[in-house]
Amino acid sequence: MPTYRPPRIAASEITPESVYLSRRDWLSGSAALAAAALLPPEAAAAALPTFYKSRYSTAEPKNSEAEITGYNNFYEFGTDKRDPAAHAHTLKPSPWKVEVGGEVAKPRTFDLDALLKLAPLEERIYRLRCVEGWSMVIPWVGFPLAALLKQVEPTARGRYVEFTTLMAPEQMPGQRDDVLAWPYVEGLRLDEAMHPLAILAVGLYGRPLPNQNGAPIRLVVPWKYGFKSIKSIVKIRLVEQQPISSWTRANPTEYGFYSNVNPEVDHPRWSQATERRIGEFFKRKTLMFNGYDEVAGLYKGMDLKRNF
Ligand SMILES: Nc1nc2c(c(=O)[nH]1)N[C@H]1C(S)=C(S)[C@@H](COP(=O)(O)O)O[C@H]1N2
Ligand SMILES: [Mo]
Repeated sequence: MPTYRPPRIAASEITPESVYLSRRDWLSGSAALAAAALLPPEAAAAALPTFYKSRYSTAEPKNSEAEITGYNNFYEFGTDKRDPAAHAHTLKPSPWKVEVGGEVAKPRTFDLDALLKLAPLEERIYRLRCVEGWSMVIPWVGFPLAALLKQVEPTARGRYVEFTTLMAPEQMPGQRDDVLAWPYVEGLRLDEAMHPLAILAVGLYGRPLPNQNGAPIRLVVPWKYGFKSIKSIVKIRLVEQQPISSWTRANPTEYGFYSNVNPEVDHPRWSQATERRIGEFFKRKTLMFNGYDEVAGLYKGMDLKRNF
């Protein structure tokens, strides 16, 4: 069976170290772009546009590319952590379209090029905390979800945002099993979706997203449990009512709409007080909002035990 092989070019490998180090504070993508010019056309096409380093990144050590691309939840390819790396080669991330509609003044279908032009790309090194009790630090490349939402102009009735993953059992064999109601659906309240920390990721470790991480475009909401960060998105709709996510539909007592990382609200079957960072032996304390305190204002006055 074919196994996934990530593209093999890192900016740091091609540019002399001194140049790379002096540039990297302002423009990490320029080195990658210069490198792409030296490659055959098909490899150049797979490179990301220039991206900037974001001030929202954590300074914590990153998980390795092997960890991030080899230990995944992507049930469309099976429920084992190694299934997505082994099977996601059948996903065709190009060409790709994302249909944005619902309660908006300017509904529009974006191809990937149009999405990449919505805002400057940034590298965002974020913690990801899975509801199962593990975490990673992942260098995404993406842009604020707000940039896309502003383009389509939500109406007054567009209070929530609903996201849908590709439905294509011939590409995603896990969709033949009814572990979840397919296609995978997630949702955010509009103010959560507009928060500058919520991004659409198109890359990882400076290159386009590997299929198993949600190619070609996925959501990343770092203060919520990982399952909110829906992969391989084909549809985004502004809606009036709170969307019902696939996980809430599967088990409403275990997976709520908000799903903010919260060490004080346990999952019915396990504690959420601690987590294991992949690659580490000892457990860490889980932080409220996964350490992203700047989102606390979104939930002022809400009972986060009831609104879990
Ligand atoms: N479409 C889809 N999106 C998904 C999932 C999935 O099974 N299908 N799994 C979620 C879960 S549980 C987690 S923890 C993250 C994992 O993202 P990663 O594999 O890129 O680390 O993706 C989320 N997005
Ligand atoms: Mo997860």
